[in-house]
Amino acid sequence: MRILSGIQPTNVPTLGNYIGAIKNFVKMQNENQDADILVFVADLHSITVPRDRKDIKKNIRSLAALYLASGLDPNRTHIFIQSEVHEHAELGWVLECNSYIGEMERMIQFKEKSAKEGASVTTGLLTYPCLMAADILLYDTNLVPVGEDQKQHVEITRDIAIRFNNKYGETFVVPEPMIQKSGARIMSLQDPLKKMSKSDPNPKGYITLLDDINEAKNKIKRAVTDSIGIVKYDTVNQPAVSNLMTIYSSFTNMSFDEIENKYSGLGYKEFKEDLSEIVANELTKIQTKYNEIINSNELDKILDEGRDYASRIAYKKMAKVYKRIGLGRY
Ligand code: AQP
Repeated sequence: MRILSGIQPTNVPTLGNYIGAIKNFVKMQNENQDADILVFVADLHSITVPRDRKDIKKNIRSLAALYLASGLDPNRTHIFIQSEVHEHAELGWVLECNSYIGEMERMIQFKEKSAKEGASVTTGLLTYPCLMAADILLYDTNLVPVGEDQKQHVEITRDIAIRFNNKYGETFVVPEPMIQKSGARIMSLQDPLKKMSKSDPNPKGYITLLDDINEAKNKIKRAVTDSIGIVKYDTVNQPAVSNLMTIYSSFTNMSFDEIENKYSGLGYKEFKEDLSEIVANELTKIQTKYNEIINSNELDKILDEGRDYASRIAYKKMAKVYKRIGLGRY
């Protein structure tokens, strides 16, 4: 079985990316000893909206180090940078020629992000699901651990794979999304109806894995809460507290019932104080490891190994794809 996923280096990952994706990668790594696991830095995806080149460079390395600091083990998981394996872009093009503009325009992320970008929406923002399909299909991936917001893109990957297989003969494995039950959609700390996003213009809405610890604690303490005043998991009437409870539960493994019992008769203040300490502990652990890794030669060795491993698989698949379609001489 092969498992693959990636994150865009658009900023430092947030608690949303960590709980919805990275923690899940680590869990799958630890629970599937026989699986072949690839996790990449999705840098080609990060340029669908204009970015500062220095920021991208910094975020690429930093994301790779955060994967390791969060528990990905380079002896078990191959970590690489997407743009260093050129077949991603090549297969992306082939898949663009085997998908339809109408299906790209229906993607929720495209609708949301293009509404924000206004007149300057890039073509890449529209066709990005084809590149994501290429990321997955290049490696005969069986399982793709993602947060809820990426489910639609894995579904379109399945449609494209089935279409291609029907048209040109069996070429791609049809993948499954792997979405955990709790934590797949962490919401903004300032607006519980909006997804926590690392490119949110309001930094109070998210906590990144590299935030200053005191600043992170303050963001939890100042997170919006509901007016009811009871710590209760109820996403309809108390979405803000329910979101904080999801973060609490994810870091402590306590169930919502256990959390409700613990804070029964107490207000939000105690709950938020405790949560801020829990988050601070988790961030401190990650940041300590991150600081050991970020400037080490070890990181480059790991990324070289990951690139070489991924390239060997991608090269073979791309040759097969070109052969199936009739491109080139062979
Ligand atoms: N709020 C979230 N809760 C749970 N999971 C989340 N993910 C993203 N936000 C949340 C999951 O994190 C992985 C990486 O996502 P990505 O960087 O490739 O793109 P994204 O989904 O667009 O994430 P962001 O943080 O919202 O990035 P920006 O702001 O740059 O667009 C995916 O598995 C995603 O589901």
